[in-house]
Amino acid sequence: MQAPAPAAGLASIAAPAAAPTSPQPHTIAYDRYSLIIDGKPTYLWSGSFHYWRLPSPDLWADVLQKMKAAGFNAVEIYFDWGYHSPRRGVYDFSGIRDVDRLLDMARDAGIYVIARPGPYINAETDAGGFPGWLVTTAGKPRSTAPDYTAAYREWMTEIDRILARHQLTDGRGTVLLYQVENELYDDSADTRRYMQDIEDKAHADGITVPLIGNHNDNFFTGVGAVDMPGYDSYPADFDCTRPERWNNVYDFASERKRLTRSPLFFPEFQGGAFDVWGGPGYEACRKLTGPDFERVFYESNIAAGSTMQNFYMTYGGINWGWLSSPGVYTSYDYGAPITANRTLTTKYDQQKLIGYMTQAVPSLARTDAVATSAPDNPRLRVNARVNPEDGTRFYILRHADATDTSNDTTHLRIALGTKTETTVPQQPGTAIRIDGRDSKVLLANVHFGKQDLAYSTSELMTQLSLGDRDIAVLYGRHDEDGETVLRYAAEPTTQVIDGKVAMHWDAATHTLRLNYRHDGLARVAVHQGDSTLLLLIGDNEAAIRFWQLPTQAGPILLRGPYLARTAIHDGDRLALTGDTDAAGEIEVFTAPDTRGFSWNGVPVAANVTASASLQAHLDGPTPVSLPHLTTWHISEAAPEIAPAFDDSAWKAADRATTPNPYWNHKLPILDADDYDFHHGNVWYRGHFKATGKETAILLGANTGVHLGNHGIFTAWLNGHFLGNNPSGAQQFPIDPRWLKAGGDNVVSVLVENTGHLQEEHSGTFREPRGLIGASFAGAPTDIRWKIQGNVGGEALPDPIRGPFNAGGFYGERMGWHLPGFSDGRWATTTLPRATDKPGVDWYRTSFRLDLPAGQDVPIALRIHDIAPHHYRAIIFINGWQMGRYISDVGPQTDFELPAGLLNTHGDNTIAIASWSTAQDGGLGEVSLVAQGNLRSALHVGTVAAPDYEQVMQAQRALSKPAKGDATK
Ligand code: IPT
Repeated sequence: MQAPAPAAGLASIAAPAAAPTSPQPHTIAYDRYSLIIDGKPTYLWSGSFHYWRLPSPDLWADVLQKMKAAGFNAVEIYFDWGYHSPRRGVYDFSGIRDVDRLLDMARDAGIYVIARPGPYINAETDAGGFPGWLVTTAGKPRSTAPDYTAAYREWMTEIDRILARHQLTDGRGTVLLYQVENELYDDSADTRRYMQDIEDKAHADGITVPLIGNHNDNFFTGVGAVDMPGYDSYPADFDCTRPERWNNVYDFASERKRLTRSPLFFPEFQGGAFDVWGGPGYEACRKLTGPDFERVFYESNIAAGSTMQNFYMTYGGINWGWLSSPGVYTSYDYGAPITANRTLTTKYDQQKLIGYMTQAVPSLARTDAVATSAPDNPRLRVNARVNPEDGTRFYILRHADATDTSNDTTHLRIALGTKTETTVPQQPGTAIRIDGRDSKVLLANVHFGKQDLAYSTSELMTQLSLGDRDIAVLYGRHDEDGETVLRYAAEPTTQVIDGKVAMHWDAATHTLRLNYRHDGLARVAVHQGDSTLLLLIGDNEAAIRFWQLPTQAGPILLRGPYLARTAIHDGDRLALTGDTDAAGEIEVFTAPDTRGFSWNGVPVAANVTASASLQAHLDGPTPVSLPHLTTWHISEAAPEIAPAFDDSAWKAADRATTPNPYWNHKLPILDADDYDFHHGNVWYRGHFKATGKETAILLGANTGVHLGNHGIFTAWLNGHFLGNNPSGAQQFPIDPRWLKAGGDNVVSVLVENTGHLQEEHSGTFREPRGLIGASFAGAPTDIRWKIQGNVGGEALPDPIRGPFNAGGFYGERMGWHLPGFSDGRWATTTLPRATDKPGVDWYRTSFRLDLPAGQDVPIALRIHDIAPHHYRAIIFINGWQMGRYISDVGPQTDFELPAGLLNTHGDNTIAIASWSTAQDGGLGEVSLVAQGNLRSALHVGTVAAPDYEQVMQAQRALSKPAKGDATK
């Protein structure tokens, strides 16, 4: 089935799509085989993407186009409640939160949307998507508790309003499915009631598309049942330290059986893995879930009869600011097919090969398992499926033990038409090979265009018809044998245009047999009667260079460039857009009356080839060089340490009650959330009248302990460093000379908040953050606490950058991260710089970029330490917090600076706040690195955001109500 065609008039992704013509309603149905869209059984091949992990809207279009180009017909999107709601009743859907624009982009890219608005989403994000203000409520989360219900209904009203107007059903968008909640494995009456409430609310809000679930065996029938239940599966787990370690393929037969009304659906099948602080890094995760994993497991799902596969993640993105839940670091690259900096990987290539097939062979959407003879090599296994209506057969072949790495060959016995089984390949001395962790989907009895393909031991990537000519792309592993047999009424004429292909006509069976070895790209033309076929037979490396794009007049095929984005017929010419990573050739297979084409708006001179395609040369990118960051301005930035610091404007942390049922510590309540500070670092200052007998102070803090998390707090007494601790409690000895007996003494504590835990069902997201207790040894001296986190708490002075961007460092409160702040009076320094003084230092520099027009150069900021030091840094580009680096934990050293936030044609400001947590801190060497260089159709607009003056003005306006807050 063809996915929705892109909106006509989408010349390049810079040009806004033409206003949609009058909406065309569509029908969405399903049966136990597949989704049925407008009456057509449809194979859903989908990938996950989180717009909130990519804060530059034009880059959303880039990711969606890249997905579409790889054959994905759907994108699955979580909508993050906490990202849109900094405060109860306040919702923001503008700028980087403009979900309307996102859904328009999906429509324009021609891709369906699986909407997952929660209310709970998990996703390794802060509180699993719950907003900060929900932390200090009492109701049991994910239940029918009245205050929780009131809260999530607020969110649903807001998000459903937007989703409803983009539904495919009424033709104004491509929202295809709507997920209810997330991974809720609980069958209690209350949970069922809660599910039902969400469903009723969605319907009341105008949601008409099918409701789906990823709750495994739950909510199939009865109260709370979803329309289309689904199973999540991560067969490789999340331990990227051992990327060679595989689990075997799980047999989904019983799940398949249980689903009597709807298809075998994977709302989340493993597309990569998250990595943790101190982990091996995302290249290891990409290896764990590499092309071999994709082939074996995704094709096993095909063998199990699944026609709905979504992969989590296809583009992971960036946990910018304080978006992550405890445990995971800034990059959420996920080892996905598209990296966090939007470059394409071998996983992308592999998914394209399978994804194209799922769309090129519509018969795959409706198949039954069927018995077949075992392979003659017992190390291998084959599953067969047949489409009961047209007889198309699918043979999915792999090692019986999926973890087997041996190199094996076999023959298969396949059913051709009504005849008895035929042993293939027929060519003596050849066989079908499974070399290590590999899998193949081999087809038999396939009809496309005017062709009748008996079988092939190559895999079919795609097929299309251009005028009178059919084209098919077949592929196999380099140097492996292939055999393809086509049926014709009479002997066809054949021509090998390229490569070595042996042909044999068998008049008795009316079959043409082709034998070859996959090596580069072979081309064969076959004519018989009114049928003309061009067979393109490549090894994998040749096949992945093909791109199929929809046009208003049907699909076309391209070969060559790094990426093909869009194609539009304009009279007898084609307008193509895409990207090149080097100079090279492009070949275009299109309608016979097409005379020429343009590439990214520029006409190119094309020749007609022996394959009746158009061929031309495309330029690559020009090299770029990035400025060196040589001079930095530096300022010490932890005046809170000094006893004389004026904290009179800070809130008193003196509450004796909280709605949060999770507080089971001593009074007063010190939990930062209770004082509206939900994200980032928080300062505490405790005043006490010393008796002189205090010998030690016991400080307890919660920084967020999960997955070996590495949160930290540091403490000072009257300016003297006490030490640091990751989380939990520690007793710090006091030197009696530090105390002023009878006077005001101050303990200053800086506590990191690495995020709120994800939620199971017990309220864990409410685990307190910040200090949880403090007491002296030697004397029962009372402490009066003041607290200061991000300016404004829930009332944001910078709502554009939003609730996760800035925390409570002094420099953040003073706007030092923002462009326009003048650091002219600061001292200058070079990097690396070492310091023996625990505390916080800010480093600023600026640089100008003028990258070549029409190039996409993903740029990252790199921090390099020769040896680990005890410091952690947060990185701002033009006021946006795009990275958290922990020198003594790792693993991330390169932090993506997305275009749009980064000004690629102008001035940029970097600010880095380095928190030295012991006596050997400082900041390593800092540089800019290009992570790629493409000549591209991508145009990225600047994300508008306030500068220093504007944010300071907003802060001043807030300061009155903020003082009022202190007494509430
Ligand atoms: C599954 C969640 O649904 C998803 O949000 C994400 O957290 C994913 O895990 C891991 O990245 S839950 C499943 C692993 C039990």
